[in-house]
Amino acid sequence: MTASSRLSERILVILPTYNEAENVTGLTRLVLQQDERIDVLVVDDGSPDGTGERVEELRADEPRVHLIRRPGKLGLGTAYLAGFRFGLDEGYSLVFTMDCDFSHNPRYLSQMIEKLRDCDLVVGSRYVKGGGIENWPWYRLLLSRFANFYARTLLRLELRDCTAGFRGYRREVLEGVDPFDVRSSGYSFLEEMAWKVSRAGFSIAEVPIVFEQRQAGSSKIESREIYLAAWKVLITALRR
Ligand SMILES: Nc1nc2c(ncn2[C@@H]2O[C@H](COP(=O)(O)OP(=O)(O)OP(=O)(O)O)[C@@H](O)[C@H]2O)c(=O)[nH]1
Ligand SMILES: [Mg+2]
Repeated sequence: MTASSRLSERILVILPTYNEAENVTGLTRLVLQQDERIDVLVVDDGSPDGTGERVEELRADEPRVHLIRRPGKLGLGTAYLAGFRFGLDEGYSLVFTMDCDFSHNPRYLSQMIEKLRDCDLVVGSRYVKGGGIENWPWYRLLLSRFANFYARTLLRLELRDCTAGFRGYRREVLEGVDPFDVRSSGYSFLEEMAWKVSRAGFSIAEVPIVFEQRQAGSSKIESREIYLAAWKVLITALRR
């Protein structure tokens, strides 16, 4: 790839939000600072805390920020899909997803963008050498470890961190695997998507990241979601 084609490459970072008013402005600005080719798309699900309004304010003087407002909390999986649709329609070559709570530090973006030179999907991974998690209680660590072991085994994935939401996709992957028929939401969306990508023969690489505690606001993932994810992974494995 030539230096000029590299420069013309457009990168989309999707931030799904539900009640992230305290995080969205700061995080969006920080993401944009990482690389001038980056645009941010916030997919907000009618957050009652005014997240959407914060993004509208940002948009007034920042043309690199885009916003999709959905009427209610429709789930993380379909928020990613709305973002992928936008990314494909608007001609971005690389599409990233990140949590909007500072758990995924934007400083890893440049390394992940670089990594996409020689792979199709890059995952910001907690479970490879150099990666980790800050300040999680033991039961959450155990649950996450178990969820990964379960998904890796059932879906026969090489990927160490199957539930990581910090990812970058080459547009060819999104065109090639038809993510739009992934029906699961939340964690199982991520596991099913990793499975589809690897089954389609695309290459996956991991970049170590340290997952940090969210800066403000509260967690939106319900425990129901975890059981649902376990079930969906089993169904996916049986479809194989
Ligand atoms: N658009 C949209 N975003 C969502 C939805 N549920 C969660 N999110 C966002 O998805 C990202 C991840 O959700 P979190 O609540 O941080 O989940 P988590 O990282 O497992 O939990 P914590 O570690 O406690 O933060 C955040 O940016 C949320 O605002 C949803 O239904 N719709
Ligand atoms: Mg989080």
